[in-house]
Amino acid sequence: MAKSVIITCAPTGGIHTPTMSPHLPITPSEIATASIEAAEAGASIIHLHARDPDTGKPDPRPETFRQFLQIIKQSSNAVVNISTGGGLGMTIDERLAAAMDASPEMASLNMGSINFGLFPLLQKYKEFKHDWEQPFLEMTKDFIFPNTFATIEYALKNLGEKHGTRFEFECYDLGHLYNVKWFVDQGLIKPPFFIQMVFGILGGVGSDLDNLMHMHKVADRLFGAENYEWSVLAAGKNQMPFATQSAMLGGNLRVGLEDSLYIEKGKLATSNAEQVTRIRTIIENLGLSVATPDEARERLALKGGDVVGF
Ligand code: KMH
Ligand code: ZN
Repeated sequence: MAKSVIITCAPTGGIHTPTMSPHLPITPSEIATASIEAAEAGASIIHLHARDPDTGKPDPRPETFRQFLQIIKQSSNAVVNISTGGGLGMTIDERLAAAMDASPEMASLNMGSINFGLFPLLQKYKEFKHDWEQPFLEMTKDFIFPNTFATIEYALKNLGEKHGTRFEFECYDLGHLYNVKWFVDQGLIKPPFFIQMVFGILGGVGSDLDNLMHMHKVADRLFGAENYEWSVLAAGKNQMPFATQSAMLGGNLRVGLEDSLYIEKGKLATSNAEQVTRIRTIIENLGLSVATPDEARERLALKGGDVVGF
């Protein structure tokens, strides 16, 4: 029987800015509501960033995260996954602070340094709601998103080993799979681990189907299919097609306004739950089923929602 599909939803992220959609969750209460609704719609993992409630700027402060983490925990059984990618330009310590404070079941971990070009988005908008948005997008033309072996090792030891937090290993290119493999060989990453293959970020691998097939094939060869779970996210217009492809190939998937603001061509998604419901319908129409949070916990060997720090 086919395995159920683990849906991750990433409700807000640190890529899109408030000007781009009125539906992007900004305040702690909006992020909590979006997360709970996404969980009710079928997401078993919620990947979380925080934003400054006044400006919508990505905000690494643990106290901002704390304003929604407990609400989400009280109102849903979903696995809480805290981003350590944070927002472009944050220091490594800032990026790790919220996860170190909250000791969640999961956290993201970006598996290589890349160019991370958001500047093409500038062409779409003439005016911005907040002063920080335009310079933030502009600076990504001359910016490297740093994820060195030293910082990855630091997160694996200090967040992974000390807190029992397990990771969503974000791989934006083929080489990042080999970086995961290196840490597997060092004994710092242990099965069953979760690989999130990321397509369509300018600076990472493009959203072409043969790239997805190839990364999956290489991951199987490097890790052994029985040792890992894989998931796919594609930024922008390929979000739903790539999520669908992953489900068809036996993988898992991620949706959410962090990665795409749209529900279909030219139409903004009005909520994260709308995207989750859309992909859930597709999954079920393919004759597949959606994983519950407890199924995800078991398959990913998570420590449990009652062993967190919030
Ligand atoms: N939005 C994804 C492409 C992270 O939070 O660690 C990147 C991401 C990074 O999710
Ligand atoms: Zn993220």
